[in-house]
Amino acid sequence: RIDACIFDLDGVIVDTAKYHYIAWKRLANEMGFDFTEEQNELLKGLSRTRSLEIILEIGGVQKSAEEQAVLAKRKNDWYVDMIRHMQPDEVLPGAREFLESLREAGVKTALGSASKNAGTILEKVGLAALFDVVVDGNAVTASKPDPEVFLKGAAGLHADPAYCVVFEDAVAGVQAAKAGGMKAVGIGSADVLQDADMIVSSLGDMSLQRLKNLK
Ligand code: B16
Ligand code: MG
Repeated sequence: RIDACIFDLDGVIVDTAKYHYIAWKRLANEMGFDFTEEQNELLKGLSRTRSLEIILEIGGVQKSAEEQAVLAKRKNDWYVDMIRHMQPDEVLPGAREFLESLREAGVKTALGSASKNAGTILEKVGLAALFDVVVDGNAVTASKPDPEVFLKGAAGLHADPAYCVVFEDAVAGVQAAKAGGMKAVGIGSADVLQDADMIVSSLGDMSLQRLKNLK
């Protein structure tokens, strides 16, 4: 039995990693070092603050807490400037259709994202109305793999975590789902998302029947 589905945003519903990458790379370049797409993979699912710490480590640069706050804000201003232009056609394949089928079947939906910009993104791509509850980076204190973001999503939906399924593309996100006592569907490759109960390449491969088969 499945009562609720909880979705990560970046990498599951939309590809915002490409915008994060452009903004982080610009920041790194301004500080005098490079930041590669491969290194950007390390930041998926992590908070903005934690991401900046990792970038500073990569560049071997030390900054005070005040300077870090300024840098994080500068990166976010560039990022927000890009996501302002996001369009409904940027929703990843199958995501909208799967959300609609859940709504028709009476399965509750929540967003569980580390991003403080999640609400804006859902509005821009026209998906806000398909989520019953949105838990984002403004609502949580502990980052994935801590289950807080997903447990808050389940609580907001009045759902028992045991009957919730989380959709995640990041290792830390799958771990967070399992730590919260939920089922996890990994979006991506089985080599990376070993703890997931099922792996699909996109939400286009999901259906109500496959959801039921999860047990
Ligand atoms: P913001 P998710 C995460 O989104 C991104 O994967 C991660 O790269 C980003 O640093 C984080 O949101 C915070 O985003 O700077 O907008 O608050 O995958 O948890 O939906
Ligand atoms: Mg993600």
